[in-house]
Amino acid sequence: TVSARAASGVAEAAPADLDAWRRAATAAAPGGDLSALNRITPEGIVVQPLYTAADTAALPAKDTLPGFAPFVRGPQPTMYTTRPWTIRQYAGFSTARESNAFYREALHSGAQGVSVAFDLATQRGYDSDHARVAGEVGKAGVAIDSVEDMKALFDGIALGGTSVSMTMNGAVLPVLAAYVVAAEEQGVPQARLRGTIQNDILKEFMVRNTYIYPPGPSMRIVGDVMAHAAAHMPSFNSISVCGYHLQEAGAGPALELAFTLANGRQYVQTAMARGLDVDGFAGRLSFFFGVGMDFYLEIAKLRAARLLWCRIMRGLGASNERSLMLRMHCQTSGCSLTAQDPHNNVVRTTIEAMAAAFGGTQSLHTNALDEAIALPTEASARIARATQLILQEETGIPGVIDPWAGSHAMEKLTHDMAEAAWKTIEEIDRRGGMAAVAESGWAKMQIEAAALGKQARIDSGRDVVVGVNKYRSPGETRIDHRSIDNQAVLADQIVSLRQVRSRRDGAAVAATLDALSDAARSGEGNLLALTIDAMRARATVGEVSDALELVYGRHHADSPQVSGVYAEAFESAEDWEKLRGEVLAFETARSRLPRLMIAKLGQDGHDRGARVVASAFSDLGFEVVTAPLFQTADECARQAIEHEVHAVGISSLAAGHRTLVPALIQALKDLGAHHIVVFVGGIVPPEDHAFLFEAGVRGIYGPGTSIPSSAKDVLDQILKTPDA
Ligand code: SCA
Ligand code: 5AD
Repeated sequence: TVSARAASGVAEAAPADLDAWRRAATAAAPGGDLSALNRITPEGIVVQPLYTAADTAALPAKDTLPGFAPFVRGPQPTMYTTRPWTIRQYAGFSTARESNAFYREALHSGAQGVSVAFDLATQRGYDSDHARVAGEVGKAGVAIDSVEDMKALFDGIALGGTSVSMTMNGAVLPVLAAYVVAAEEQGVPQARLRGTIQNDILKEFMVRNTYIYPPGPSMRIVGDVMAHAAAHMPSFNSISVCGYHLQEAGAGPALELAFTLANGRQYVQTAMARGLDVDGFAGRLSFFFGVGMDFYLEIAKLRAARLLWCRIMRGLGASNERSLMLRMHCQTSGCSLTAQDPHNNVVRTTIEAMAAAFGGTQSLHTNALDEAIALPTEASARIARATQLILQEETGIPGVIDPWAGSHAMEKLTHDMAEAAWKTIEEIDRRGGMAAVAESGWAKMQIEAAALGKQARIDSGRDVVVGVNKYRSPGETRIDHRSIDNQAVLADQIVSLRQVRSRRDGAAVAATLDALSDAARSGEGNLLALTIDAMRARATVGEVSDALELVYGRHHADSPQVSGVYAEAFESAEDWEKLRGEVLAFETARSRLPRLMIAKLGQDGHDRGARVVASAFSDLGFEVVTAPLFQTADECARQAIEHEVHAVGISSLAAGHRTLVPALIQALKDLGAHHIVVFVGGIVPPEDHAFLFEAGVRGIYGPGTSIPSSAKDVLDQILKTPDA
């Protein structure tokens, strides 16, 4: 009877009538068009308003189990039910002593691993006392010059027990070697070290720019690190193949996934080409993804990553189960966070952290709410850490493995994400492989075009960012932020460098450095093993870098600029046309177009903003010169004058602005170029604004500034200034 069926729940399980739903939804859809309810992502993935069994019926990999290939559902059979992901907050600032205090406090308060951020001088292989890095020592990370600093960094932290990640790529040899020696002197042999070195140089050439040597020698270094670790450091992950920075530079999830996996495959091929057995090292490859705000797609991306990596590794002949499983660290997205209403960032980070957990990450960093303003304070870092602790200990989320599995939507999106990424991987193959597209600039252009599209969608209001282009707060929320006295850090580093240099056996150091240069020249020997000898003898990071630079040289990149992508998004917008009109009026008044140089100073290579601004201003009709990276203030001033620009826009993301921008203005004055207007964009804490304006800066454009509004201001400021 009907009532008996209802009681057993059968009545509620009447078969779905998809056609009936379609009719009802079509009637309710705008314009009676059901497809209007689809969202098509910028990467062409269709997100439907409803998924049913019909969407998943034909999917191949939807009924798998965690801990078993193809590992869609996670690398471990029990996942977080026996061991939740590692809470590992990326951090570093000032001196080794100060960062050490921060790590100890974090470990004491719930962090479960360490993740070291080095300052840009260290990342680019300069000792703190090098003239090129005066403004940057201890700013965006911790300053490390020698084994002595490394020992101070881990003072009181047992290196055999704590797993340590180090974000180091360009200067991977001296930094990893210093770590090995510091551990050795703590009584922990390298065989017992647990942790991860980033060692992902391909993405440096693509987006992050902390390379030192040209691509060829850089790949040898990557291979030497992998080979040494495979032989002597069995518990250490010798590479962390990064998607995070690709996403931060503008890539959507499918592009991030494709490029990351293709980079990973390139490293495997590089190691295999030198004769390493794939199963001898592949189990210690690790990955690192960014997790942004597109909730379902980010979970799908992490599931798809494991699926595709298993396919790739089987294709390369791996047979050990461990070689087939992708293990990952995730970081919530820095570029999704805002300087406006910064407390909203806690909400964004929580949502992203949930996506990372649902996606089955092994390790996680949650960004602090002051991300878009400065480095985390004690207080903001505490909230960021608590975000993970709450997820792990209050929500019950870790109690169910891969809980989205079997969801029609999630299974279909996982499949679609994998397909989209695979298509890009096939295109990379057609173009000669990842090393080729990284070197030709094609890869960078794809990411940059995506970044410009995103900027245009935000500036035109199509993508909503709460508090930035919609629901803006009438007032400004001021929050405390960390500021670092880099002159004091520099003074400290100079003292310790002097001590190291005076106490060591100079001849012994010279011999180890010569051996290193010889090995670089001949192609023989393992560069990491030789660097360990050098660091043990107390060579410095800068000296090791120099010994290699002598043979390899320093790499200078030159990459073409994307054009037209930004303009396209604005096509008919009224204020766009108005602004273009003003640019043309400027040309009439000054008998040439406004000419602008976009530059970054010092070792800060995060150039997404600079490149987006350069391309968008150029679409607006400005003549734009993009200065090469890593210039000193003097070099930049000379270039600006040579190019006869009206203005220089400095993009600063690594806190060097307080030293470098006033130096630029002074250099322009010294060269008689008072008429060149200077602007600053990027991460500049509000407290620094008055200081910079006093130094002569004419405009400061922080995160969330729309490009048409900064362009208008730049134009007005130039017009107020008498021409040369
Ligand atoms: C884990 N284990 C389990 C288990 N879960 N065993 C049984 N059952 C389970 N459920 C075991 C693992 O097999 C492993 O042992 C051990 O426990 C540790 O777990 P794990 O999952 O490997 O976790 P972890 O040690 O934290 O390693 C995670 C990962 C590693 C593999 C991803 O590479 C890592 O920590 N990466 C972090 C990278 C990072 O911090 N990057 C910051 C970049 P075995 O090892 O013996 O198997 S910041 C950056 O670059 C951005 C900014 C910038 O500056 O531009
Ligand atoms: N401390 C903490 N987080 C940092 N990040 C970069 N440098 C540091 C540091 N020294 C984080 C930010 C940024 C990303 C690249 O890494 O979140 O977006």
